[in-house]
Amino acid sequence: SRTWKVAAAQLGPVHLDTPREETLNRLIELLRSAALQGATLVVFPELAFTTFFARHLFDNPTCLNAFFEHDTNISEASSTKRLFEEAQRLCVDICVGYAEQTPEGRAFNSAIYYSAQLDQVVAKYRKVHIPGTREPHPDLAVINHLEKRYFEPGDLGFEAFRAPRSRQNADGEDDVIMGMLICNDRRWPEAWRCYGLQGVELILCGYNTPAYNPYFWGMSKLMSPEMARSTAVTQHKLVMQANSYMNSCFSIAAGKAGLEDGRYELIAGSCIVGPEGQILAEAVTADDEVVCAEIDLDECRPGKENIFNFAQHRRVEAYQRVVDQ
Ligand code: CDT
Repeated sequence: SRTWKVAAAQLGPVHLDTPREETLNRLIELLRSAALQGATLVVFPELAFTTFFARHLFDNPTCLNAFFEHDTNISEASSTKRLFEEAQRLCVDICVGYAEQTPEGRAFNSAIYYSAQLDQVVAKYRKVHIPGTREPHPDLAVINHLEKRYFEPGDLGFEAFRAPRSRQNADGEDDVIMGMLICNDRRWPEAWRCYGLQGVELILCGYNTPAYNPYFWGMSKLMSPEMARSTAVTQHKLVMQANSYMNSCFSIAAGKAGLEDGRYELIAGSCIVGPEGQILAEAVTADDEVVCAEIDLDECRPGKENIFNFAQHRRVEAYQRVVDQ
């Protein structure tokens, strides 16, 4: 068996005026709490260091810039490095999402994987499926989701990477094949399959999913806020469970939850899912919470060797449309 104690660090609301230091302290608290429970991998949400700023229209570039990381080395940047120093001290790997501004001025919704054992960032992913719109809604600010205004689609593809399980594992070390997705990406089977084809064993996904968002079901259908929230949670779990099953891999989803900026609710539901599509652990609050599970990566094998043995059963000659259109 290749067991690994892993965690999703769900983050409660972060507001526009929440000081960066305060949010960083909360992330570090979650990291410590996960480490105390024995986890040696912690996944944090998408855009973990700030509020989900893409719901707002910023005319002033200085205000907007404050939500981005400008340093190419996020583990050393003054605004974020305390999290990485603590991960190193505790010997815990982390996956964390942030808004990336490149030296050329390009903007991506990114995530990195930091290996404590190697003491370095071993992989970076830039969100491919950028949802929402460029222009704000003329009169319904509560549904604004302006990611298309602030981010360009990621240009790094879906490259699986390997990292060693932490040295704290009693049963020895080996590399785990992992892949990162960011929020809306989890709804796209093509993204999962790109990783599945590389033999991925564990998918890491941070998210910020509005509890009320008519884009999900088309602008015309009326739904109560309760119905909308429960539909959004159902669909979130549905895609995590179905795609984990169809690619015979584990997955960890860590969300930002609760009422941000006074009126914008994000769903909770951070969870850890197994390769049979089963939920192994899930959040019970809509606030800061660590969700932990011990997973055995060898459990990916039956699926990969049988029902989803891609080499044996895929019929690529029938799939041309998927890449042509
Ligand atoms: N952050 C993010 O990608 N959220 C999307 C909602 C988009 S609604 C226009 C999601 O898929 O959860």
